[in-house]
Amino acid sequence: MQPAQIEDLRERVRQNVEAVRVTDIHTHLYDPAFGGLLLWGIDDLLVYHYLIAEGFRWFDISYDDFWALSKEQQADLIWNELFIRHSPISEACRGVITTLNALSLDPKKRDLRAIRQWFAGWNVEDYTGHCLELAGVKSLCMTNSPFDETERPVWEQDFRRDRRFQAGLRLDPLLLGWAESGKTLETWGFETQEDLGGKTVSEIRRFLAEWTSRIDPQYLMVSLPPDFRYPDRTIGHRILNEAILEHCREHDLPLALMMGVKRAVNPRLGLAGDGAGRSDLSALASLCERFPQNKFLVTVLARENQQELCVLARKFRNLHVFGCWWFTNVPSIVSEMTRMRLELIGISFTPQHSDARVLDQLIYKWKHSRQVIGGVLADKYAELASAGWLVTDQEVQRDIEALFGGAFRDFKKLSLR
Ligand code: HDL
Ligand code: ZN
Repeated sequence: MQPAQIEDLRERVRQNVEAVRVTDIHTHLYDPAFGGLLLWGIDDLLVYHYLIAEGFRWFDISYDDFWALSKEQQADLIWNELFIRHSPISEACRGVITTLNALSLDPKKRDLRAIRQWFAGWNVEDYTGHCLELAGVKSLCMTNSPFDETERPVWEQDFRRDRRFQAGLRLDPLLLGWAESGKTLETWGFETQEDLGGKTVSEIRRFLAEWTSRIDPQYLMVSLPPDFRYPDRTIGHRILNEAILEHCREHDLPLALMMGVKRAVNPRLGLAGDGAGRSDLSALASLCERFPQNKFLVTVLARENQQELCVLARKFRNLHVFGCWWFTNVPSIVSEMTRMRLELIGISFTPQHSDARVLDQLIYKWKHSRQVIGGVLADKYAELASAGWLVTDQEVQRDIEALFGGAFRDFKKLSLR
C-alpha cells in the first residue's frame, strides 16, 4: 500500500472511532433520579479518589485533617498541589484539563473561581445530556448495590428510569462478606443461616430474583481479591455455585468478575486506599470450564494478568474480556492491552469502560480512550493491508461499532446451549 493510502485509512479509522456512540459497560454514575449520588462539577472532579491519592504524595497535611476539610477546601488543596505547584501531567490530572477544555472553559487561565462560577449555572438534568453528548455515550451501566444504604431507599420508592442509565447488580458483600450480609438479608425478611443451612440458598436466590426484577440489570457483578480461589471450600464458593451462577443461568445474565483488587491497602486514604495484585486465573479457567452455560464478563487489575486473560478467552467462548480497569487505564497500558487483545482475540472483546465516578469524567475518559484505541486499531488495519487485505469503510464501521458496545450486546445474546 502507498503511504497516502495508509494515511487515508488512518483518517477513516480516526473519524469512525471519533463518531461512534459508546455503550459504557461499567461506571459508578447514577441516574439523575438518585439526586446527590450522581456526582458532577469541578469540585467532584478534583476530589476524585485518584487525585486524592496523587495529592497525598505532596500534601503536608495529616489524613485526618484532610478528611475534616470541606469538599471545596479539599479541591482547593488538590488544584494547588497537582495543577499549580506541579504540572498536571498524570492521566487523572490531564483528564480534568481535557474535560474543562471540552466544556469550552480555559484551564490555562488557572482560575478555579471562574470555573466554579461556570458550573454554578448548570442544573443536573441539562448537564447530564450535555456530558453524554460531548462524551459520545449513548448508554452506560451503573454499579447498583442493594447493600448501599443511600442507594437502596431510592430503588424501594420506585421511580421513572432514565433509560440511558442501565443497571449492574453489585454483590461484593454477598459473596465476600456473608457473615455480615447474611444477617442483613435476614433484616430484609429473608430466612438465612450463617452455615447456609435450611432455606438459605433458596432465600438468597429469592433475594437475587427480587433485585433482578427491581433494577433490570445488564449483568451481576463482583470484584475479587488477588487470592480468590476456585474451586474452594468457603461459604462464598457455595453462594457462587448454588445461588449466583444458578440465578445468572436462569435469567441469562452474565456474571462480571473484576479480579485483583486489594481493598484498603492504606485504609487512611479511604476509597483511594485500594491496591492491586496479581490474580490466580486458574480460578477463572475452572469457572468457565465448569459452567459452560454461564457467561463471564471479566476484567483484571494486574498488567501481569492481561495476556493470560486473552489466552483464556481463546479457550472459552463464554468468557468476554472487557476494559482497561483502574490502574491499567493509562495510555501506555491501554495501548499495550488493546494491541495484545486484537492480536489474540480479534474484535471479540470490549476494549474499554470508563469506570467514571463523576459525570464529567465521561468526557475525558472516552476522549483519551478513543485516541489510544483508534490509533492501535489503525495500526492493525495498516498491517492487515500490508498483508494484502484493505478493509472497506463499511467493515471499519462494523468493527468499531462492535468494539464500543456491539460485541458486549452480542455476548449477552449469545446462546450457549
Ligand atoms: O470495584 C470497582 O468497581 C472499582 O472500579 C472501584 O470502584 C474503584 O474505586 C474505581 O473507581 N476504579 O476506577
Ligand atoms: Zn468500578
